[in-house]
Amino acid sequence: MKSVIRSLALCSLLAVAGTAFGADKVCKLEISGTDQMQYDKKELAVAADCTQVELTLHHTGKLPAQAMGHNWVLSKTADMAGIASDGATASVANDHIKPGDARVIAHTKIVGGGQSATITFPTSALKKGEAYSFFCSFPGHWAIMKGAFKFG
Ligand SMILES: [Cu+2]
Repeated sequence: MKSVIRSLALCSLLAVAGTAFGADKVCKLEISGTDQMQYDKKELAVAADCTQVELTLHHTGKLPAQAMGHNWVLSKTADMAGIASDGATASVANDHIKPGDARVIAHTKIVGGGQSATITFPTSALKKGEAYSFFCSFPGHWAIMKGAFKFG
């Protein structure tokens, strides 16, 4: 009898955990950067019911990170120019992001040709109706390598 009660208790614990995991929705995004300093997408969208975003950046070129490095940075569109400007003087070791830059919502490391990087971040930092952009903060790239990030 005791073991029946114990397994019932275990079942309800598992059921609670199952509900919590069920509510978590990870939405996957992929984007590529090239040796021609281009992303292959001008827009990325995440539905409002996604709780986490898993983004993978591929560098499909051949040039090394020092010459044609790319990263993927997400911020409010209004913060993009400031982050890129500060990032240009931050080193490649800092992924061309000013250390501790609170305007950055998420970013990958800098990758070179043939490499890729994956990050996961929560959508709790995003608000519906806010204008977000993604861009590459490697010096000089953000003027071309950028796009709209839609949430909601
Ligand atoms: Cu770049």
